[in-house]
Amino acid sequence: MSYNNIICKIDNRINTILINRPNKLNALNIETFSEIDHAINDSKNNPDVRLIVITGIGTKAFAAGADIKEFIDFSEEEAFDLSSKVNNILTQTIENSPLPIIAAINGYALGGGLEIAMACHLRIASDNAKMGLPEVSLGLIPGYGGTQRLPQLVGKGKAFDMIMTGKMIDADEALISGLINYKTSQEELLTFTKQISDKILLNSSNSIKHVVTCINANYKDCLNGYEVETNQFSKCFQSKEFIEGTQAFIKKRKPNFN
Ligand code: CO8
Repeated sequence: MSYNNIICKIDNRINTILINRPNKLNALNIETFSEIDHAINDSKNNPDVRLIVITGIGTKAFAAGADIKEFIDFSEEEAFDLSSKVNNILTQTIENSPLPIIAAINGYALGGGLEIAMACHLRIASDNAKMGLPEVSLGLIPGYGGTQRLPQLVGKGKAFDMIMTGKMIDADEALISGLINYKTSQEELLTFTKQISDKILLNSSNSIKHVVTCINANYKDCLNGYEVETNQFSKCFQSKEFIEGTQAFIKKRKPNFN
């Protein structure tokens, strides 16, 4: 499938989704949101893909937010509809994806852009990245899960500070506060992201799928995460990958999960 706002490059089991609206600092219009959602769902059904990286084209922006010009005339109903669609479809698709998803933040990640990055399992930022939720400066609040995921990552106090001031933080501050997992240079961002991806890809994709379910269960009020973990843990015992991993250990060789 060809897309208007993203480019997908599949190489070595990794689908890199590049947000491709450089003239708009990769601002996320509705079509872009649905294209990212489509590309992720497509990857889940593609046996050649085991991991997804989301990044922005160029060196200036991951995504400078939702496309302000697109929602400027929205009614309350339209705003409700869009926020619930993105919250219930795209960010859930990312967060619950059985394939690991890494955000490679190559510049501005603001508003909806940071909200997409926060739904990913890992975040790696380049040293020129600037991250923030500036919605209150527009008379809005974060509408794509930012009020929920930011405190999960950085704690309630820091989330209040970032959202109420609307300030941008740099990669050093994001690293110290837990918003990102790693910081690297702009030049090495994708190479470093590949190194982390390759480490993940050495492990059992079946186990990783269960890990996603278990860690996310901790943030769902209706679920008992310990019960979910016990269920997912026991399911591993039926898998070929459990046999391969344990046999490799016994035979003192590296496991091959491909
Ligand atoms: N939306 C639309 N266009 C944008 C956006 C955006 N979020 N960000 C940048 N652009 C466009 C600019 O309008 C400009 O286009 P043009 O050349 O046609 O005027 C182009 O990108 C380049 O931008 P600048 O000239 O502004 O570049 P600078 O380097 O001077 O500034 C900034 C970079 C600081 C990142 C600046 O562009 C900026 O402040 N952007 C807006 C950041 C922002 O407020 N983001 C949050 C958006 S709101 C949001 O994400 C809410 C999510 C929930 C929505 C729920 C809806 C129902």
